[in-house]
Amino acid sequence: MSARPSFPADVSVIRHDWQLDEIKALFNLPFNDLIFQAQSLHRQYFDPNEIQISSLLSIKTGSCSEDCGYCPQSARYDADLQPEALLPIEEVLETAKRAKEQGASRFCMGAAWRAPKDRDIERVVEMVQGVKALGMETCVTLGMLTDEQTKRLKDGGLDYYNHNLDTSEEYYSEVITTRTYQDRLDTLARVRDAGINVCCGGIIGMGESDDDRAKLLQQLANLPKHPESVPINMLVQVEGTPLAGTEKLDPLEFVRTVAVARIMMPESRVRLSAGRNEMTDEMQALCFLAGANSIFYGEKLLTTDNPMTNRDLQLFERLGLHQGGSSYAS
Ligand code: SAM
Ligand code: DTB
Ligand code: SF4
Repeated sequence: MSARPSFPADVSVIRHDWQLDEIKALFNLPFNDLIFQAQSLHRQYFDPNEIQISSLLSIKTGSCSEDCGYCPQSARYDADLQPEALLPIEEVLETAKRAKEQGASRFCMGAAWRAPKDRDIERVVEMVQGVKALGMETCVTLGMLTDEQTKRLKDGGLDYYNHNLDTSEEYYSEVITTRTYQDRLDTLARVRDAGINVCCGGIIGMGESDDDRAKLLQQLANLPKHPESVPINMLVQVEGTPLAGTEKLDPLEFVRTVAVARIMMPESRVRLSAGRNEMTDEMQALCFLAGANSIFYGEKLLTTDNPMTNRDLQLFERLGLHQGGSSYAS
């Protein structure tokens, strides 16, 4: 019998100095050893049967000037999408109310902007305040921010800002040419310095290499503070975008990515994000076992389909999962 791989002596240390070879060694563990390690750590930090639920709304859709190769909202591609200007606040609050009734504790509003204008920020702040008044946590994703805009969002009461690094620095320019990795890091630093919780992760299955996935997690875990929320998206291939037709990744590689994220950032919520509609219930169950403990809930992500809420409720019931993790009582 071969020797058992050693279990880290002190697994509860929060580290910011991950080396690439250590991360690759985690990825290369036998699957059972990796999942065991991830689930053991998960239990030290979280109730293993509790899932935090967010709901998404696209508050401004399409006609985006950026060229992100995965995104149906870029004006440069011919995806079947109806662009829409910034929604009226009443419509946003109605949708948030419904999301709360269906069980979401956080409401995330996404806008297809490279960067918002100052007058956009004022309207988003009104939305944030209206959603908070419903008793929900708030998250927005609006693109790149200035210092002043970030401060305005913080003063307006925003809880979380989503801004993804998406992939490794090396692969980034293969996917997006209209902004740099450093632009992303700069906005993330502004958000962190302003005292807003950070939601930052990436997309798996864009044709990146094993090294790129390890390097994305290295970037995230070696930030001065781990993001409170780490969304791991599986690419949703949308007809008309450059990444449509990308070779599908082995689903177990996706599960491994979730597990390694859990091990490297044990205090963070790892969010099983886009792509759930294309996953079997069994794959999602493996992701929860690997340490994912939050999801986007509701029949739409921003522009693409998400599992129907009753399918999710059935899955939670089958797995004995319950909702939690909000700073508000549900
Ligand atoms: N425009 C802003 C930005 O890019 O930061 C906010 C909205 S953007 C749609 C938010 C995130 O959605 C992107 O950073 C990307 O990670 C994710 N995303 C977009 N299209 C996706 C797709 N087809 N599959 C998976 N994730 C996607
Ligand atoms: C994140 O990491 N995933 C969400 C949220 N943050 C904003 C967005 C997924 C978008 C998937 C494609 C679409 O529906 O347009
Ligand atoms: Fe625009 Fe964001 Fe889509 Fe990129 S990901 S094209 S910035 S909406």
